Amino acid sequence: MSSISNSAETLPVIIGEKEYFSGIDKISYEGRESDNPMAFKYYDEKRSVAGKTMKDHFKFAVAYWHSFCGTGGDPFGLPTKNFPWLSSNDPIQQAKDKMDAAFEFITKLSVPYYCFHDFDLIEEGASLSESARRLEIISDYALEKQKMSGVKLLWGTANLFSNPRYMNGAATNPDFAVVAYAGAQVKHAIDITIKLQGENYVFWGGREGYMSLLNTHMKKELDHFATFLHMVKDYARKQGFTGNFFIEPKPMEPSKHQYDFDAATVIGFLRQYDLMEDFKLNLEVNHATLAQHTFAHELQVAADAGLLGSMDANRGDYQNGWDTDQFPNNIYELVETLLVFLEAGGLQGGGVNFDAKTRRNSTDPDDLFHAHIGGMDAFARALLIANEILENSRYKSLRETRYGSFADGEGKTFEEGNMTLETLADIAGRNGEPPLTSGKQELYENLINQYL
Ligand code: XUL
Ligand code: CO
Repeated sequence: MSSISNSAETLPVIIGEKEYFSGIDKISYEGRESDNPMAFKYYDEKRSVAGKTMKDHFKFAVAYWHSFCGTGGDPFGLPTKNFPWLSSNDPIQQAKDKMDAAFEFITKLSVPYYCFHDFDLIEEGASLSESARRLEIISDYALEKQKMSGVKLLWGTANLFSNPRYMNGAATNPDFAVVAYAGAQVKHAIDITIKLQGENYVFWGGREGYMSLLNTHMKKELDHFATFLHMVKDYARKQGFTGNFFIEPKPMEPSKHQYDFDAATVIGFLRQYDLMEDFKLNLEVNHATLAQHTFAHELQVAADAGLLGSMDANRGDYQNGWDTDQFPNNIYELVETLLVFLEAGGLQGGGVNFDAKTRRNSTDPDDLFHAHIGGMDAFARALLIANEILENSRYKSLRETRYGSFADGEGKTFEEGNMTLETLADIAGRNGEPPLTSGKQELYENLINQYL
């Protein structure tokens, strides 16, 4: 473990033909007394917490789509961010410029991983074969950059939601021709993920859902979806891919009703269609809140099923109801999240990917640094606090005591499934009305504040 973080110390900053973030050096850890906005106050990649370095706990990743492609357009206005790496009209040159900017940013920030959709890397071509040719060129370029920098690919995925052909779904499209097209696209995305030694592969089903049940054969679509996932998994395994597949639940947007609604729904689907062996979950904060859950709830559901794979870090907005994808900064909520994370023993194969974007009016190149530094520091600080709570407070023993009546005797016999309903009824008859026992919620809530 320490050898990994030691090698990180020497990871070079990779600058292409042009320096896009000039005036910004490698970001380093300066500690909480520092008031340098371009330094980490809490994220010290080499610091060990609960037996692991911060770097290994989180495996932070930068999301290609938000940070290097998202130019701030919204339904009411034009793009606001004039990213210089997007200025070329030649798609191949543009993709290379964008990758130069990406690796300069990632290595200056010392983030060990990145994530992409196929057509974040390079603009989709006019045909499948032209797209494949472009992906070949840019993945060669990425491989070189990865080798030079030591930066790794946390996961790859295919964009099966932006192109109009997917307006009725990709793998769940009612037209087989579209399903086949999606298959070809995923095959290429898997190929480049393997080529770049991607550690995982993600499915977020943006258009896998429906707008109206009146024109939708739900059972057929879900059967097709499962058949498609089996095919992809079989292909990838045949090509030697040993990583995880992750499904990323989201309840709505862009479809009114998405099939991968939340963690519990996805787990039921994986179990029903015999996909539990190869698939785990990639959970996203703002998707959890759209499903009316806390993020901690979603993590716990996945952890309890042994499927806590990866995380898309961001936050929503309490005053509006959509996927705002803001950078995380709420320490109290992150502590709740990291309590579950630490008790689950961390993530299975995945990492913490910043699926988050700077605001439309954050238009300076350094805003991208402030956003990521803030998110990484918030996670690091919350990790330290969550670990303190687990190691030094009454948190665990309080909760254990709450369930103490199952620790031995008749409660234990019940828990082990060795009791009949008749016996249960006899016990109640013998005991009479049970006393009221306080849940002490406020006491637990105060514990977090006490350790902040
Ligand atoms: C959309 C979303 C995606 C996935 C990858 O809300 O989260 O960016 O993470 O397709
Ligand atoms: Co996401």
